[in-house]
Amino acid sequence: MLDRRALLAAPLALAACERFAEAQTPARDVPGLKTLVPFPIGTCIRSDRPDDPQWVSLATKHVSQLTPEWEMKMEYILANGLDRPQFDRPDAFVAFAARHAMRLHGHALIWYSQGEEAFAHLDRARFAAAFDAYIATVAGRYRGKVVSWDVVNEPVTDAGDSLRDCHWSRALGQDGYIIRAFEQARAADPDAVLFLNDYNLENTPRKGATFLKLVERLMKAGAPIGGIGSQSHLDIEIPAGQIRTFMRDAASLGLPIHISELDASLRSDRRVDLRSRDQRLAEQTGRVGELAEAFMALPARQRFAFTVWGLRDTDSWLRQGERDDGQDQPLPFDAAGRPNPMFDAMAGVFTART
Ligand code: 9MR
Repeated sequence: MLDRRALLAAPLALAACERFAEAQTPARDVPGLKTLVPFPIGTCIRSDRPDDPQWVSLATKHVSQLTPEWEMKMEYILANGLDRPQFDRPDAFVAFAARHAMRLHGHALIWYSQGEEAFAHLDRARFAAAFDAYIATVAGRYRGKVVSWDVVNEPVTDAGDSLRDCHWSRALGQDGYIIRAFEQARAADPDAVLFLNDYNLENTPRKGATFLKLVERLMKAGAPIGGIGSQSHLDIEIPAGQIRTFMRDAASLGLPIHISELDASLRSDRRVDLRSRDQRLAEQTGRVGELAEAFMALPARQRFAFTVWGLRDTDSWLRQGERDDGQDQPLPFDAAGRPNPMFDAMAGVFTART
């Protein structure tokens, strides 16, 4: 007679064997992404990554630009308050980037989701002065060390029809805080390329249009905006062609474009979704391929950099804490550092179009 417990244990044992076999599969030999294209390939860095030899070997092989994932934001710099800014970790990124001949992209000076507490006690005049001083101090400290900054991050609402209401806009005006941030950043670092950065610009056409209208307004107002940052947190529901359309509209403004935080989740919020993992992977690689094609089709002077928001799936913000389903594969490499289908989608386009 079949032992019920053994029967129940069999699939688990099989899954464990598969995982073991997977862990034994050697990495395919692939070219470094950065060797395939004439523009920088980027990824994000955290202060613990340089101690991870696998991350260092992937990063030095594939990327030529770094963006601090969170330790160059107010949440780190102002963790001890406005009067005691801390710069040890951002300084270490500067040193790591220099040691490996990589560019460093600053992220992010002004973000609706940060700084509220540190600025809360200030009246209007002191608020404005502290806003200016923060940008002057941070962008000034990294002058000549970063090539670029996300000056304002995520100014447009999720619905996409307006700008966010936040502590910055309430004190300094809707367009006012954005223009002011760009002017301050320009004064502090005349050579850095200054970006306006946001997400879902391809996923939600209304948001993409509102964002591009804002860019146009800033240009007309004489704000020193130097580039468009499109985060590109893609999903597998974006209709075919929509990514290309956004990129074409963005390109028409003539500014350099940074694909600044690419990842592509396999998850969907459809209530019933019968697609197999392979079908999801095909949807994912189709969209990543469309984005890479659209980027390659830009005039060379508009291709600022192409950045993935992490190298290995398990590094992704989508695989942390409650968000982690243990299965998502949003990045070019798996947990063991082997190339995913997403890697092949990028490398395939980069090779064919160069
Ligand atoms: O990936 C980042 C995560 O580690 C941080 O905890 C979080 C808050 O600082 O920010 C994440 O990165 C975000 C980026 O800075 C802006 N666009 C959305 C990214 C994912 O949430």
